[in-house]
Amino acid sequence: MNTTVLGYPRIGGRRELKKATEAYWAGRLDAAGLERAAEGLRRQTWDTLAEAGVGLIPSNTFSLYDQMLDMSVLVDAVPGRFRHLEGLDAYFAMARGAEGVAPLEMTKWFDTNYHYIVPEIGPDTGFRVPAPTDAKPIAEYREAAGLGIETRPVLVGPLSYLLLSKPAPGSPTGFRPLDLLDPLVEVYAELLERLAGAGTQWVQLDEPVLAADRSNAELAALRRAYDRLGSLPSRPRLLVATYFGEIRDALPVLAATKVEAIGLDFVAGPGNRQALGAIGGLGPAKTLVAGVVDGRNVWRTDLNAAMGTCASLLGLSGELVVGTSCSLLHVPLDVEEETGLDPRLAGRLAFARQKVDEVVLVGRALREGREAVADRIPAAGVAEEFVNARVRARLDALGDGAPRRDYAERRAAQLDLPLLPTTTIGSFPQTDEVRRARADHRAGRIDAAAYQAAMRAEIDRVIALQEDIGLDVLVHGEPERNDMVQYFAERLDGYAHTVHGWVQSYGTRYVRPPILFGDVARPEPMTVAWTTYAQSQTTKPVKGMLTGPVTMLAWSFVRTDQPLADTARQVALALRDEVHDLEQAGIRVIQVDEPALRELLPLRRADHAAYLDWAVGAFRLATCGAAASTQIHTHMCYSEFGDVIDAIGALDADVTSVEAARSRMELLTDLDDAGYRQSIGPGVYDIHSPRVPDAEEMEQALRHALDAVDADRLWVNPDCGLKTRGYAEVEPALRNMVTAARRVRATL
Ligand code: THG
Ligand code: ZN
Repeated sequence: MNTTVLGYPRIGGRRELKKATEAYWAGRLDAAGLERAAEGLRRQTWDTLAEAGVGLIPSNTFSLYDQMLDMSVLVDAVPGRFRHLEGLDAYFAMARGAEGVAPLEMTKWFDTNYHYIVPEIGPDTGFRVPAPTDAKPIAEYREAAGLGIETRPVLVGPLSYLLLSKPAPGSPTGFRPLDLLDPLVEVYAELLERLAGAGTQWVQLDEPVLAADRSNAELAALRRAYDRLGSLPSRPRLLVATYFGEIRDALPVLAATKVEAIGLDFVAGPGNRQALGAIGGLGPAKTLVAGVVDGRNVWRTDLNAAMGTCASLLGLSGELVVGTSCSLLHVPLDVEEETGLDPRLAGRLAFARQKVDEVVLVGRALREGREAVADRIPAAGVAEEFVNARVRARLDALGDGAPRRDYAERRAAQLDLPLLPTTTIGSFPQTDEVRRARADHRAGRIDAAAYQAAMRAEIDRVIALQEDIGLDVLVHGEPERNDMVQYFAERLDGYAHTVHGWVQSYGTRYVRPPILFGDVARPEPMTVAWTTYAQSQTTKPVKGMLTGPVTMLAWSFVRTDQPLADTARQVALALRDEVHDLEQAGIRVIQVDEPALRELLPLRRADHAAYLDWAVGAFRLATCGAAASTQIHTHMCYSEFGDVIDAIGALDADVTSVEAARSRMELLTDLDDAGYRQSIGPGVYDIHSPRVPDAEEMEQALRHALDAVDADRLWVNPDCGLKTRGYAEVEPALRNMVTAARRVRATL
């Protein structure tokens, strides 16, 4: 039984890629130095996979920034504004912008925490095969071959590439990137011929778009693309890899093409097994790559179950290859590096390096029999010792937590604020001093008292500034928080943390998601001391700041032994207690952020309602215990709300602030159409840019908003938290914002 992985982390065990790339950007490392670092990382990956005994090793899974961006460069889909640049300059300009040139957009890679660079495709995008020496997949294939390792270059498939692209600005209405499938497929055809010429035996074409709903026209495009590539006279064998779910109608289409292998995800898409049976299997001429080791989460594979799945697939294809469910890009590199973890937990974890061993082990068990590996099969699942009976009993007793009182009634009981109240989203700029104080405290260089004094001094400064600016609802500024998820995860039972567990989020930006492994409970209040301290320094109301249950799950690795909905309820209960404690301490306004509400939306539309049901339920459980007199805010930061617009109303917050600097009016009208009747704070300026908008501009924005919302429902705020900005921009921008609000208020 052969074995493979669909991809591997490329950032290095100590973030070597980030360090080298950022040094290159800063001019501290030249292009040759960056290339040397990249080469070292590629070699390490290939050596690791070869030494572990993986049979079929991928290449071209490395990228200096992003694999979609690599494809755009490979097929020369480089928009005109980058054409004056060359090589690495053009490449990084597409990712990050350059002097006077806006970058390509970035967006989420399916429902993962990875973000890719979105190709801009217009009717005159002329796909082209680059000069032979430029072709990255060929160069990497040769590089590995030079090390004595035969590899399978990985490319994003043509259908996924185009369906993940957006029409270039100025494209005629009705133009879709998929219109250019045929010319793009010809470029793939030429690439495949060249790869064959270089000696390549296999090429992997990734088609993850097949895990989402696809129209008949898209399925016809799939058929056309792979009929063409399949019938090339001189080409490597083709593996079409699908992942992130069931591919349903696409399965018979792919099965009918001449590609030699199909990869199916049996972790996120267990139904792929039945679908395969229903079409009578792939036939003796095709190989099935069975994704049975989860590439998305950090738990050890239940090897008995994985072997069982593989055994049930025997006979449904000519050959069976054991593999990962998707690329291992989405998990940290090596759990062996985490020496500080509770051993009871560590023994249940598998990061990329361990998952490779699991794949090899399953392959060996299928070849030599289960007995051959029996001693290496550990127990899976969550241990009894991580169960919290009290949390479970409380949740059973709570049910839905009973709805809050009617919005009108709540409103009457809540704070008396001027019309168009002004506020911010929560975080203030994280200055060097603040970061240093946190780092010094963590490292034990300053004690708890000195740390508290430093944070209080910062809170004093932020409160005084907000009073001076004239904001109506103040915040403490969150100087004590490293990250809005990590901060809470570190204070909850049931969550663990890694030291080196970095996962690429985009480019050189990585996250270290906490691991939610057991029942969640709150041993003590998490935010009350900081919030009440801030409140003690002002007579204006201070808003308490919490991260909502869905976001706490979306940006963590989460246990799989119970439904996500149950885990979300446990987090919600902890937040409900925090809301209660904040209220008891006299805090009258509490914000529960859910920036990730839309991120966890299932790929299939039919699954949306069930997801939104538990997501909304968890938010309400967290907030509906609040007294009518407590004003609940929430915040979401993305510009497309279409899929969750009904859910926003169902959250039943008193005030919702949203990123709307770009499409304010549309959003307000849509919310109104969806029956949203509570208050709304459509961001009046874009904090993602260093530009300081003047008061007139924001006044205009407010007047526009008033065309869609009554004055007594409108709040005035920036479109997101301010932590990534500097005070030099934040202070004048907020002053202008307050001026704008006052001017409009005076006319009402
Ligand atoms: N927090 C968490 N997850 C997230 C986000 C977040 N996932 C989605 C989105 N936001 C991702 N965006 C970013 C933005 C910035 C960084 C990472 C992801 C970033 N990382 C630092 C780096 O790589 O240098 C490291 C930060 C650290 O030291 O922890 O800047 O907001 N949980
Ligand atoms: Zn935001």
